[in-house]
Order: sequence, then structure tokens, then C-alpha cells
Amino acid sequence: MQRDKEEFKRWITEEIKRFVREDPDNRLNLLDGSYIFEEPLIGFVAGDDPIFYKLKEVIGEFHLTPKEAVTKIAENKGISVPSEKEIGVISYILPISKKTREENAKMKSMPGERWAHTRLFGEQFNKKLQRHLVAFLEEEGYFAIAPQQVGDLFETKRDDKVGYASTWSQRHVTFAADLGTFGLSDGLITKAGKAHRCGSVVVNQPLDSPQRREINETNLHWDCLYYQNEGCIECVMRCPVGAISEEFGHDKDLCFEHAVKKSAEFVKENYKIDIYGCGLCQTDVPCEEESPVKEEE
Ligand code: B12
Ligand code: SF4
Ligand code: SF4
Repeated sequence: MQRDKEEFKRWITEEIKRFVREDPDNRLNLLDGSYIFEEPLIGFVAGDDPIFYKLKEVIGEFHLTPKEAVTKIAENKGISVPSEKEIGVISYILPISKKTREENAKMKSMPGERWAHTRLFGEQFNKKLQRHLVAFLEEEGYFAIAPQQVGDLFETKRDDKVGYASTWSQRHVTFAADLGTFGLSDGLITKAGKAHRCGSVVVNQPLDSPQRREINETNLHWDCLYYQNEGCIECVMRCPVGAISEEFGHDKDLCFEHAVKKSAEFVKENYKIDIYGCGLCQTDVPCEEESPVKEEE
């Protein structure tokens, strides 16, 4: 069943919120059973938005446009490939629960137990939500894909120009949906802050893009106090390995060594689960649970 743009947005927004509220896997089931994620933020982008070509310049030619993402899958399924105008992107933010943030805020080097469980089981839930949305849309006759869930499409790599990157950067998609902007630490700061995980789905439903600010250095980092000349370097101070600096921003290699490699040993030994994580730069900072920058009058 086809819907008009506004009706579609209301309908899918309701379903995402319902699933996050009701699905039993959005719970720290091996800890206290509390919510992993709080109420999501949801945004939309038009499939023919020129920003997707800009992302190829910024990230690399390997970063997919929504049309490229659907083409291969449509061809494999023998479905006619929708044009760019017929495609829309649904993007969402899953804010990490207050209790988890509070615990991580007390950590000085390694992630808290709840943060580690959120990285493992929260990401499993994030994937489940993407798969659920694809199935939910398909039941209604839409053609939908979650690019990060398609093995043939999604790949993370270490690129010569931009360092660690992927073929579908969720943060850049959420930026395109005007759900947030990039902080000094690289983290995407939204109205619900920077301590979150995010995801997206591409569908053959025309959607309008939001009115974003013009892209320039300040607007790209609009929600970050450092770029608003407010003198904040809290994330720099929080990083235990000096991976964030005023001079170079985020050093992904230093971050990788700590947040992926070193933390995995700690998490296994102390929390008995196989995962890595850190996120110290996302907690105990002014942008943790909200955008610290006031709305323009
Ligand atoms: C590879 C990866 C990493 C790498 C590299 C991170 C990175 N900066 O790209 C490493 C291992 C270091 C890493 C670490 C972490 N990660 Co990680 N990671 C990813 C992954 C798989 C791909 C990211 C990607 O494709 N990046 C592309 C590159 C090019 O992005 P970039 O360098 O940051 O982009 C900069 C430039 O493009 C620049 N820019 C310059 N000009 C322009 C112009 C325009 C128009 C735009 C839009 C941008 C732009 O802006 C960006 C910021 O400076 C995503 C999942 C996904 N599929 O997206 C998760 C993801 C980014 N990670 C996430 C998280 C939570 C973490 C950790 C906290 C670990 C943890 N869970 O405990 C740390 C945080 C590090 C930090 N300071 O942000 C979240 C981010 C949430 C958030 N608030 O931003 C994601 C989105 C996972 C998810 N599904 O939610 N991660
Ligand atoms: S802690 Fe301060 S400098 Fe760092 S991203 Fe948040 S607002 Fe920006
Ligand atoms: S995730 Fe950890 S290691 Fe990486 S930049 Fe943030 S605080 Fe530093």
C-alpha cells in the first residue's frame, strides 16, 4: 500500500518507537533487565539528495548512495530498480539509557559493564530493528533494505585518505537527515546528545529531505561547543589515550588501539563477554544527553 510522504513518516515513526518500547531485546537481559535504549529520534532524507554525492567526496567513492545500495539487491531479486526520486531513507538515533551513561561517566579508562553490554546486545538489537523494519515494510508491499545488514554491500575498511571507514556510514546518513552534527571527538551530537547508536533503512518511498543549514565548518559541527567558540575540550580531557585533540580532532588509529583492541581484553576478563567498547568521550561531557548549543531564535 502506497502512502503519501507525511502519512508514511507518521506511520513508520510510530512503528520504530513501538518496537524500541516493546521488543524484549531492548533490555540488558543479563544485567538488571532495564532498557538499553530510550525513545528514539527519527529523521528522513530524499534518495536523490545531492548530499549523498558529497559524501562520496568526503568519505570516498566506495561510500554508497541509496540508489547504489538498492540496485544490486533489486537486480538479484528481479525487481525493477527504483529511480533516485522514488527512494527515501529512514534514519534513527537510539539514545543510550541514563543508567548506562551514569555508570560510564564514572569510568576513567575502560568502559563500564552496562556500556559493554550495550555495545554487544544493543548493537544486536539495532540490527534486529533494521531487519524488522525491512520485513515490516515488505509486508506492506514496499521494497526495503538495511545497507549495513547486507553482506554484499557493507564493508568496513582502513582507507588511505580517511582512515577507518565503511561503505555506509550511519553517522553521515543521520547528519543528512538533520538529526545531528559532528563534535570535536567525531561523535554525532543530536538533540538527545552523543551517547547513542544509530541505524538506517532505504525504501522505495519518495521522501523529502529536511532543511539543513548550508554546509560549512561551523554548521557541520553546529552542536559542538568547541566549534561555537565556547572553549569546551571536555572530550579531549576524557579520552584516556589522547586520541582527541584541538589540533587534529579524532585520531582513529589511537582510538582503535584502545577502544577496540585493549578494551576487548579488559571486557572479557572483567565482564565475561566478548566485545570491545569505550565511549568515555561520549559520557561525562556537556554533549552527552543533549545538544549543549541553544536553538537559534
Ligand atoms: C569504523 C567505525 C569506527 C572506527 C572509526 C570511527 C570514525 N570516525 O569513522 C573506530 C574503531 C575508531 C570507532 C570507534 C568508536 N565507535 Co564506531 N563505528 C565505525 C563504523 C563501523 C563506520 C564509521 C564510518 O563509516 N566512518 C566514515 C568516516 C569517514 O567518518 P569520519 O572520519 O568520522 O567522518 C568525518 C569526516 O567525514 C568529517 N567531514 C569532513 N567534511 C565533511 C563534509 C560533510 C558534508 C560531512 C557530512 C562530513 C564531513 O566529518 C566526520 C567527523 O569529523 C560505524 C557504523 C556505521 N556503519 O556507520 C561505527 C560508529 C561510528 N561507532 C560508534 C561508536 C559508538 C563508537 C565508539 C564509542 C566505540 C563504542 N561503541 O564504545 C568509538 C567512538 C569513537 C569516536 N570518538 O567517535 C557509533 C557512533 C555514535 C555517535 N554518537 O557518533 C557508530 C555510528 C555505530 C552505530 N551503529 O551507532 N568506530
Ligand atoms: S565535549 Fe565539548 S568539545 Fe567535545 S564534542 Fe562535546 S561539546 Fe564538543
Ligand atoms: S572512544 Fe575512547 S579511545 Fe576512542 S576517542 Fe573516545 S574516549 Fe578516546
